Amino acid sequence: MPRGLSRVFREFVEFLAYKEVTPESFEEASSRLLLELVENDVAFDAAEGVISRLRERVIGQRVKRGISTVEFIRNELGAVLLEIFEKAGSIDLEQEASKLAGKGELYKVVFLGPNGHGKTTTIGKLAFRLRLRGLKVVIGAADTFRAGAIEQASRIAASAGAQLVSLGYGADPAAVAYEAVEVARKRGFDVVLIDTAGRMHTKKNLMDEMKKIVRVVEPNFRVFVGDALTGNDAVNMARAFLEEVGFEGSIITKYDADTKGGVVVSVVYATSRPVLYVGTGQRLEDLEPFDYRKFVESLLQ
Ligand SMILES: Nc1nc2c(ncn2[C@@H]2O[C@H](COP(=O)(O)OP(=O)(O)OP(=O)(O)O)[C@@H](O)[C@H]2O)c(=O)[nH]1
Ligand SMILES: [Mg+2]
Repeated sequence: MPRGLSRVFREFVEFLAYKEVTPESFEEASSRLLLELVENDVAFDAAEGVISRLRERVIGQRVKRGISTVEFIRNELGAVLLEIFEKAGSIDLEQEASKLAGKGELYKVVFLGPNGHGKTTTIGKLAFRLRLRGLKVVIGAADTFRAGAIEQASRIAASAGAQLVSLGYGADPAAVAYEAVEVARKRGFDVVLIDTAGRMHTKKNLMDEMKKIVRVVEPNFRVFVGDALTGNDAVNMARAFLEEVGFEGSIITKYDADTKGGVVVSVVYATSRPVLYVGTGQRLEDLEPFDYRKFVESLLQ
């Protein structure tokens, strides 16, 4: 899907390429770029960061013989974007889980994020992918709060071929998480995925509950799930969850309906943590490993 961000970059590159790259022409082009990036869900600080790195790289630089100015600027822009993703590192969660399973150890993942951003659906999708690798998966229904949450988790677990562990509504979420880990250990499962109730970062007791779950589970990985369609909100939430609870990586959902593309860049920029997957629809199969090189390439085509 062509994203707004790719048009913004193309126009910037073309505009600048017509002129000699002087500090003046760069400022003219980049002030427009800043606005357009923000319009396409790139957080303000991320947009500023991209522009200032780019400024350092292009002003006063001689364009090498044999490449056009367009190519030069496009390459430099690509390098700046890649740098953001490379700084955040990368991890193959499925491979890590397989590796531990090979040693007979349990891989534990806790999901966190605001309500409605897609945690439970994403757990089903990830469970499905892990099952395809032959791993045995437990889902812990630690959202004991929202009406229908356990039924939803139960349906999702069944369709993904995972085992659900639940203690019913109103149970202490940390107790459910603990039980899920115990069941997984005792019955020789490979992976446990803990679903949690969506929460606002402003609710202190909910954040404390989240921390308690993390203390009890001692997860190998904490995943933040953020909805691309909420734009800056997802970025602010990611920042808040990182500060309050901490996490190792993100999954960005509803990428299929996102016409802009800036949220992925902003979340990575704000958290210095990789995006592992993007959600590309509502079905079990709709989870794709996120390849930042391909992403940057597609933005600069
Ligand atoms: N189009 C699309 N829809 C998605 C995607 N991921 C999740 N959804 C939809 O988003 C809605 C909310 O998803 P849930 O998984 O229930 O979200 P949640 O974070 O568990 O919500 P709470 O449990 O209330 O906190 C559902 O209707 C999902 O089908 C995605 O990648 N693409
Ligand atoms: Mg849920």
